[in-house]
Amino acid sequence: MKKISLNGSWQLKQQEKGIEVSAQVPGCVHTDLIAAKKIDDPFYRNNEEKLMWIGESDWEYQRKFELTADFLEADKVLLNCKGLDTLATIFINGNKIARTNNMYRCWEFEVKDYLKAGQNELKIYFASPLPYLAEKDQEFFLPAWSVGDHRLHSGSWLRKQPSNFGWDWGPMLVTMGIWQDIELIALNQARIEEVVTNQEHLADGQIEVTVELVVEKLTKTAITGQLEFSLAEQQVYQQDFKLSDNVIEFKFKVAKPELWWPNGMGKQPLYDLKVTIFDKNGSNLDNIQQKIGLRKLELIREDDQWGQSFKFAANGKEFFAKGANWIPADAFVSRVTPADYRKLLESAAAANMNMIRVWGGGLYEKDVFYDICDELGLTVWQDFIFACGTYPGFDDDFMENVKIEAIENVKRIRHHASLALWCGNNEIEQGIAGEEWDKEKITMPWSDYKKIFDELLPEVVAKYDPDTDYWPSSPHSPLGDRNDFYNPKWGDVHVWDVWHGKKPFEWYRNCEHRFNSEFGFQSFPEPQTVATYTAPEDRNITSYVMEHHQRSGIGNTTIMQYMLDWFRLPTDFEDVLWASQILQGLGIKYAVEHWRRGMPRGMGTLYWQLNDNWPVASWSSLDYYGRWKALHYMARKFYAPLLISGVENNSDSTVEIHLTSDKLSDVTGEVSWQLRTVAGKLIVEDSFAAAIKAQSNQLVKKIDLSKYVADYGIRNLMLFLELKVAGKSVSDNFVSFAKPKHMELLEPDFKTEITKITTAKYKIKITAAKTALWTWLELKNQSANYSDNFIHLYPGKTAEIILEPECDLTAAELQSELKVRSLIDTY
Ligand code: BMA
Repeated sequence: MKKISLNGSWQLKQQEKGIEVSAQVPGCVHTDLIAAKKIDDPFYRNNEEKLMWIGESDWEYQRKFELTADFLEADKVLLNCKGLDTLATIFINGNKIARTNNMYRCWEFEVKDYLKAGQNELKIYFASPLPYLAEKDQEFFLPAWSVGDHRLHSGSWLRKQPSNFGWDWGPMLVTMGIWQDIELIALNQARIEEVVTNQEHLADGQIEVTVELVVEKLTKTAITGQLEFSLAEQQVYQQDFKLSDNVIEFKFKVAKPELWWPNGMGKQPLYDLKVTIFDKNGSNLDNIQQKIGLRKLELIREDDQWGQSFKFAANGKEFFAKGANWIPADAFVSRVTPADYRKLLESAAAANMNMIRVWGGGLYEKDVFYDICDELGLTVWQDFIFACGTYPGFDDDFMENVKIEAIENVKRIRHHASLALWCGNNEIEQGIAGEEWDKEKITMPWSDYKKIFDELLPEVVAKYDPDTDYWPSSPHSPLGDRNDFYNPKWGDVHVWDVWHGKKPFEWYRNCEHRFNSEFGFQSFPEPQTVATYTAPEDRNITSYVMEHHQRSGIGNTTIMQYMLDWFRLPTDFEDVLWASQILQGLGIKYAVEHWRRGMPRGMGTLYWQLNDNWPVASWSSLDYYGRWKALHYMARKFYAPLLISGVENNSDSTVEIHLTSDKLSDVTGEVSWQLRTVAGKLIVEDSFAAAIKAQSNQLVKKIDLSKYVADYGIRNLMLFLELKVAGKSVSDNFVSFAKPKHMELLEPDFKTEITKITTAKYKIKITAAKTALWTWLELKNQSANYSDNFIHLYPGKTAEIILEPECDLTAAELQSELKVRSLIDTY
């Protein structure tokens, strides 16, 4: 097999507007027009508004390429397009080859007859999706949520990223293009069609691996090949084989398997599976390499005292799923690089996450995403791409298109160790599936719904990935009335009483669902990020530009409403930004700590959302540039394998101290608590040993502080909790009866000591003469990684933060640029 990549330089044309610019493939029309300086940065201020014409126009990509005669002597010559967004018509040397209508499918066409030795021309013509969708609307209108608000169109007739039409965190920059690799393949004799790997975990601890090789044979002659299975270059199994027809199966046992575990439960050893096929002269015809994790990942649904569980288990060990929801990492998905994926996913793993839900309004992600999840132990809940709207389950062409899309992506993703679940869609059972088609009520009949989500998709999963569980929708109520999508007894739920329902954070403590696959709170990005999309005159949260970068219609008011519930009104713009982040972290911490204390009744928390696709106010914990918001630093703490947390009771001035463990073995630790005044004076403290059972929550102490409340007043008390294991602090926490806004916080009078550790690393030691809540470091005008941030300080406690500035700074420059602030500085 010979391949010629057609990635790289192309020409992009727009006939009517007479635009012709050079283009980069993979890419999209927006990134090419930006590169050609034909348009301004769509993310800056409200430039987006003047760029809608791009999505409304048709575009043509064109390139020339040379071919040699011997390339065309191959048995077959194929044009392979891994991703065409979306309505494309392909021409080679003026001949129309094909039309495509699905950005999630790999399109391959036999093109030998259209090619010639020497120069050839390939043209791919993209029609704007909007006229097509308007036409389909005339045929049969598919209602969806928020169209006309933050969504330009539902896009439901088209297999294109729904959130590219806009979402309540993303812009309406409808794009088109060759968003994945494109190449010519000269095929001789045979190629590998697929490799199917299954593993059976035997009672004696061995694992029997079955590998089925399917080959596309163009010749009757037998071909030979070799299968290798190894770990870290150590061979585990090798088999040479001869193939007369096109399928062959291998079965072998791994006597001492190194199991793959989710993050926090063990390591992530990945075996190398390599299959090579040779022609009769022994030269390599084709090969495939996959990383395989030996593990069992399953969804456990068993009846119990609360109803029916919804929990995951790895290698027979149930685990509390800790994570977040993933959205496409850029408004222009073609430009997300492996480094971008790694930065975001490593931040997720660093925050002790063990599950990422790939949300149904985005993408089946690129291979590199799952590779990195395999490596980091981030299990993946993968939605099929359907969200918040109705879909034409009655339309055969649509269904056939979806079927091929599903088969292709299930085959592509199924071998990944991280893959834990296939889920049919996002929120269509949350009131959209119903009695009938209704534009006003935005409903579709269960009958058409079930064709897709109870028949087509589960059948594809059962046939092509039987070892992975399927769940029809998120949320879904598996028992009783399926319309009861908020049932606390079973299934998963999207908990939006806080935020959309405006319920106070305290409300979370009444909420006892089995698996919380969505819940969230918004915040603004930090000043440095806001500076990338605002001019100085825009820097007020209710400026036109700041509201343009807020796509939730209730966004800013809701942030401020909760802000005033907990904090004093911040004085200036930047303080509002920072305070909103602390507030977001506080809210989600409130929720997660409660649900973790509720294990094993609740066995999962995936907050909405992990990342952003442009610089915006949103529910994310990592902003568009991958900068950690306060929530992400707090996530690392509330998702820590060992968690100490407190539940205050204002009516009897008591505080329960809970220890929650996700550890697979029992641990002995030391709990300490200190009661201090708001100024930081130590009033009373105590400590005691604690036996922490594996994978459990324990109420280890209820302390009565009523005497101190009487002596010092409820607004003047702060309780600091800490858990040490083997003398090392593994979890700490803060509890108060009063809300921070009612505490008379004092100027902390920080002292910092800066030590250069390496050319790129500094250690910052910080102390405070008075209690400082949510102390954070910020380097003015440049990015940096902070080993920690948003920490509580009180007299006698020293925090050590390792700081890695993006560019070199002397200690003096760092000193001058470094700002140390805490909550009191926001007002
Ligand atoms: C849920 C998600 C997303 C949305 C989020 C915030 O609906 O599924 O669709 O962005 O809430 O509103």
